Amino acid sequence: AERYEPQVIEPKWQQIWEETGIYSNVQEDPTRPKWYHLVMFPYPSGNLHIGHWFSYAPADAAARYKRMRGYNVLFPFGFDAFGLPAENAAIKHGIHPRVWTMQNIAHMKKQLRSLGGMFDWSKEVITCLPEYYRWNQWFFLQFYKRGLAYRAKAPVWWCPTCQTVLANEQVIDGRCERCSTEVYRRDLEQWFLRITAYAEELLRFDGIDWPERVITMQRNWIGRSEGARIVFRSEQGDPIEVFTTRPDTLWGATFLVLAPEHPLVQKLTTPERRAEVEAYIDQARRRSDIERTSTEREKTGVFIGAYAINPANGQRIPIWIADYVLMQYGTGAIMAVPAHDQRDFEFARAFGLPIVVVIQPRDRTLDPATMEEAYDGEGVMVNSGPFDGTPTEGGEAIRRVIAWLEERGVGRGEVTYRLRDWLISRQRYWGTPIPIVYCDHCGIVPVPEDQLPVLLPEDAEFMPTGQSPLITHEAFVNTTCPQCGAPARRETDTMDTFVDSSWYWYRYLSPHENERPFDPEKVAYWTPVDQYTGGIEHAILHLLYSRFWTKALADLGLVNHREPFLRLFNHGVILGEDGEKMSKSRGNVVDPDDLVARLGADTVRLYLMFIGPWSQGGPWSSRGVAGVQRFLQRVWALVTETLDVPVDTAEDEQARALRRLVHRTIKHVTDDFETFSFNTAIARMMELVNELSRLRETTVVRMPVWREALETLVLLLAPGAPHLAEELWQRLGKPYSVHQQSWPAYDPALAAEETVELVIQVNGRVRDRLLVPAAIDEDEAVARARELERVQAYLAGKRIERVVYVPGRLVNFVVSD
Ligand code: ANZ
Ligand code: ZN
Repeated sequence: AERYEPQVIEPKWQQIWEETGIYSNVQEDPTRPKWYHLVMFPYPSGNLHIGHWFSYAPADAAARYKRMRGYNVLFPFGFDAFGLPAENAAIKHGIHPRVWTMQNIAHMKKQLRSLGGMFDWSKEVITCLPEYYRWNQWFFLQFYKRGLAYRAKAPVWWCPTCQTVLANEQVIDGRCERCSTEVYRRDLEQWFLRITAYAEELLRFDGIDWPERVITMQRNWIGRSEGARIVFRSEQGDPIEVFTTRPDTLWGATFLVLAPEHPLVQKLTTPERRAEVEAYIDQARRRSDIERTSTEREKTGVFIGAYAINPANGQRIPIWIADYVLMQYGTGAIMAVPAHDQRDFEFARAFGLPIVVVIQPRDRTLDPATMEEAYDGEGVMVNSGPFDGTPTEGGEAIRRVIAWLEERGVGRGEVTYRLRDWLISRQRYWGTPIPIVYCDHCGIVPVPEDQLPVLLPEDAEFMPTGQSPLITHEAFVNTTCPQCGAPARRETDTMDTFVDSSWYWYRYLSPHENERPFDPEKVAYWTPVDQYTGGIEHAILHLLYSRFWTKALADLGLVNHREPFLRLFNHGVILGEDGEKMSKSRGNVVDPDDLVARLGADTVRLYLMFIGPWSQGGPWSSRGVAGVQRFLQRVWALVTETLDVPVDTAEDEQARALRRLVHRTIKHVTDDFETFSFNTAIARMMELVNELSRLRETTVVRMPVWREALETLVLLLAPGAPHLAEELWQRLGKPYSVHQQSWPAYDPALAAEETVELVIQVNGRVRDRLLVPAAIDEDEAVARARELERVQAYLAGKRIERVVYVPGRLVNFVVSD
């Protein structure tokens, strides 16, 4: 018999697919429903690893499935090609970032070809090419015109290793997202995108189907708080604004705490306190926000010698600085209410500051002298002048205090967000130049649109000096002012590479469009994206920025929707054979190239789909891969070795049973593909193959149902094992291509599950009965039997010695005391 040789059939079909262009140049087609499946495009780091395969192979199967279901499917690919590693390679190996990047892309494309994906390469996008990044610049100018891009001096995160500033989103637990170095703050003039203008809308996820987990992460990141801004005054009369979520505790504010970086600190600190205050500020600057706000840490702080007046009761209260108050949140100053806020309570206890109870619970009386912690529950307002006796339940007290503050002009209701504007300046070379010129006469001047792109010069010095390498590039820096013609300087920072990934799915639709960022008609047809798939690591950064970008484009009238991705799916990760994260240092990395050479792409693809739920991933298993390889060999043998058997026998009950199984299999595989449960889909196909292998020795091979079963099996396999399916489809005498066929339909009546009734016994006596699918396996049957209440009653307190299982008939628990 002829052997299954993926090394022969895979390259053969890849070439035929390319020559016949069956995946390429997908066009709009109003007669069919469209389906835009977007995969998170990779950074061209050099090699496609097994993680990439896990991201792209099941996605490819999902896209192929949709296509067979009659959708006009768009499945494009590209490269997120700007970024630090290219520059680091330049520093380390002296190779130009562009050369390094383009070489990597060429290599990865070759690898991707071996995967047998249906990517439409005619739509490829490479973000480091001027034809792409000029539109980053164009968008930046549109945003600038509308006040969505602005320059400001701000304390920004600085990574001393990457020698660049980072966005808030790129600081994870006080460390650089890329290199894990601890970051610190510097005051720098930088460019920001006003993402906070969309904070409220970004909290809504209108009409989109996203994992709850991601929505929650984004909501927490945006961090909406309702409360009030209240104006205290220093004794000298300087207004000091605080943000509080509990204006109803105002009468209990016994001191103010400013962030050490607060601008008023310098002004208000008295000469006797100055030395101590300066020392404390210096200390605080070096702590990360996480450290500063940790509830574990002892509270530290310094009195600055000045006092403020509580606007509610005219009381004179001391002003302190402490690092647990952050400059970047609210107003950078708080009113401390030690009786009702735990951090303030600890602070007051540590420094002997007064504690005044202003909310009394109903079931006991709080005494500041003996309280062991702050009380943050409901109750009745006390010691609060005109508000004494007001209940706090239902937010009524807060509303009334806010109204009272507004009447007196000393405060107002306010909503605050944790989200900060998106800092996009990077002091690095390999990114999009920010299209701005600085002129001594005209100030900040945007580069006129008709002068775009501002090209990134090829020649630059790649030393990480903490300044953009472009700074020393005289020919780039020195220019003339577009407004007055005087000598001027170009902005030398480049854009955060997350800008590149914030709109690439629009560019796929017309990647070489020269007059505009994208073709609006294509955008109207294809977007929003129907299905986005990729790893969870982008839950906040990329996905939040992309949502912001889309909303901004909608407000510019460039797109007609406000959410970019209708459905989001996050897949899991592939671990090493040892269950640990794959890494070179652990030596547990599996190399897809080697696997493809030995086993073929179809085996690798199908194994990755079979390894576990796509949402979870799991440890790599050599035995598992071998099992999938054997499965495909069996499929091969089943088809190739029974091709010539003539159909000459009438169908019997066995044949009808097989037909029922085929329809049931179609139903299950279909349902599973809809929910990306590829592992169970493949398990179903394996069951079908087991049954077919058994029936091969019977007269069923000479009945029409045999052919039906084989053709169906090949169609079901087409999304997951596209090469093998194509080859077998041809051998079955069917017209090219299997990938242009319709997905098999099933007859619901035939697919209906057959059920059987199991008798459930304990020590041989019937205790219950249970209806189960006829195909149930032993473990499942026993587990279900065990869950029955009546059975549990007889098992309670007993030891199960053994379990007898007779398929289709009974489960008997043999127990002893
Ligand atoms: C007085 C008060 C009394 C507060 C009380 C709470 C309870 P969220 O929910 O996170 O928004 N706060 C305000 N700005 C701060 C800053 N820059 N750094 C540290 N803490 C800050 O928290 C809002 C509360 O956190 C505010 O309400 C303020 O303390 C504190 F019984 O004001 B509260
Ligand atoms: Zn000028």
